[in-house]
Amino acid sequence: MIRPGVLGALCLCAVFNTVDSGMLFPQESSSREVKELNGLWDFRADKSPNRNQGFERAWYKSRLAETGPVIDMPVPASYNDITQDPSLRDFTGWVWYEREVVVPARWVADEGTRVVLRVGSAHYYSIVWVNGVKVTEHEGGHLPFEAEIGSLIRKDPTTPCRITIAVNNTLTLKTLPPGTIQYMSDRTKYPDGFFVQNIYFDFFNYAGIHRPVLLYTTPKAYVDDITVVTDFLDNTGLVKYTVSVQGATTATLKVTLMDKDRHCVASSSDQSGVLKVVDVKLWWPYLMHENPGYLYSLEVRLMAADERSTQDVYTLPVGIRTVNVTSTQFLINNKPFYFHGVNKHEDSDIRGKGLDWPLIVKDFNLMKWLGANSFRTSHYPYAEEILQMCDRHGIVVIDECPGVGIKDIRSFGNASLTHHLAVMDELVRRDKNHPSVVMWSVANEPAAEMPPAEYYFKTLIKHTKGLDPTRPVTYITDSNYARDKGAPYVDVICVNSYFSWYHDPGHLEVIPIQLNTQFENWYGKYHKPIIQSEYGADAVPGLHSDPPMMFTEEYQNVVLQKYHDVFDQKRKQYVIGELIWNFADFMTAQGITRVVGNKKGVFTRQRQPKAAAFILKERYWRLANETGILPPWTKYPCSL
Ligand code: BDP
Repeated sequence: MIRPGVLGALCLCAVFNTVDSGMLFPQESSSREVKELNGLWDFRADKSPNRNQGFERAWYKSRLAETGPVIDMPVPASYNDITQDPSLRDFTGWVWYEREVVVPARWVADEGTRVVLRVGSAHYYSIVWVNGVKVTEHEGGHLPFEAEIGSLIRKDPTTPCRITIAVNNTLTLKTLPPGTIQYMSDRTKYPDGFFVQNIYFDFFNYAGIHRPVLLYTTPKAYVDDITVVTDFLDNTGLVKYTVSVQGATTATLKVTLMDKDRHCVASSSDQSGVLKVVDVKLWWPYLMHENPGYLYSLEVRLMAADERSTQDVYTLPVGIRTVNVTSTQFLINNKPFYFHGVNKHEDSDIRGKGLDWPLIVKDFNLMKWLGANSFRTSHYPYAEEILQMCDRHGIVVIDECPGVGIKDIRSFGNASLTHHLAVMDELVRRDKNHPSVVMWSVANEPAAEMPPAEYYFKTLIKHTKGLDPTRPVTYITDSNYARDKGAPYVDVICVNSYFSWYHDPGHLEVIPIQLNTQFENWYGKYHKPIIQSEYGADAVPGLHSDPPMMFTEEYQNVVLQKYHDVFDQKRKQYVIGELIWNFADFMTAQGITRVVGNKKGVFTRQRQPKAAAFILKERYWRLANETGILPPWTKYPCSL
């Protein structure tokens, strides 16, 4: 039985996210200001038995500190590892955040200024109030949401603006990822009210406000969205664009495409059109070209009706590149691209899934050191700030939605599918303009052999292609090639396998034959290119044995090497990539197969290399030398 308390409020506010406006990344410009609200917020977990006291007593109506004891909580961060309180680490239900903000007087005075409150992401369900008035709610833990709050803060300009955000991390059969709440009613075994959150995925269900919260302004008439699709013909780049404007009946625009030196290379005054770039500099992946990640800037100016002054200006980075898939290749700018990369998690000590710039930059430095040219956002969309880094550094991304752990047949129903489609709408809306994103992944290891999977994935993949016809779509499979119902609909087959680990543990000698069979079966049936989207083995850093035994660094090394031998045969045919599981060790739920988290990282959670990192580095630089065009300073063996 599910008690209404924990989930009741979730169901009450089960409004689907609507994608009727743009979600441009907030930026400062001559017409826009940004005020970050990161730092310490007041925080209170609702530990009442039904988790509903906050709503019953309307905690949003007054200062949170007046409702009961509050603690300091950093934003952005997961709340789980911040305190010494075990009941907060494993908390399920509503937590409340609050912060008072002084809004610049000119924002309040100028009725012509839109003031928007934006949350980069909060896990999982959020409700937001400003000065006690509800302004928005949002389902989904990994994508941004926002609300215009200008009229509210103008009501009483003398009081500070009080922002209250309630966040609930409960996962149900209809959420993404799914989960279940299980109450234990045997009073000889469990205390009154005891329940657990069951999940079907292998990472800790960190919760809280994970990405920056900010206020930003735009004028009343503003650039609401921009969509670009790029192509090229010989030396001429083509940037097909559409601008959507809100708050103006007619829009007079100046659209200018500038190169890195801010020289105008093409311009237009149309709301949509195609800009031609002579002697185009294409966007290339890292290690595939001597000048990777080349970005133009598309400046969109919304002019006042008399065309003499600018109302709004927004500048979008644009990388000009194409993506195509054949039956044996993945082509970027018509050249074969081989993914030699990693799977990641947003995960680190103390912060959990909170965005952290030192960690982000360190991870990019490690990926480049490793010679990785790509990663998959396993198993949910990462912060847009990370995709911006990928655009600039030329790191190729497979962008995955939070469709992980879809194992229960009830999660294939209509309500789940409708929500999954809505999440794809939001994901594509946010990430469509990033040149680094080359493929959408709609799920990880769903129970794709179940009968409803065929309709589910056919619909989901068709919908995603409708949203974005320019990128291939996949999901990550671990099911049997003969029984996988969704595989006919994907563009690229992405397969996870753990031979000599979950199957035939300890038997390294089975890897060559089993991996070969895996590839031949999938290719034989579908004739589509294949990425080994996960493979690996746990290694506790510092644990050694020879001959290699499971959980030692030596065993992890040999697993990698044996997989690599087969990749080297098959990449000459139809295997188009290999992504190690995982870049770094990461936290999971507690269980008998996990020793304080998953240890399949080639780096530790603190980002120090295990022996496997050096094996991978050696390989990735060698692959880059074979497949890419490297500048002299990166020639293998490199000195990075
Ligand atoms: C794969 C999952 C991944 C797990 C990994 C593992 O996709 O999330 O962490 O197995 O068990 O099946 O290490």
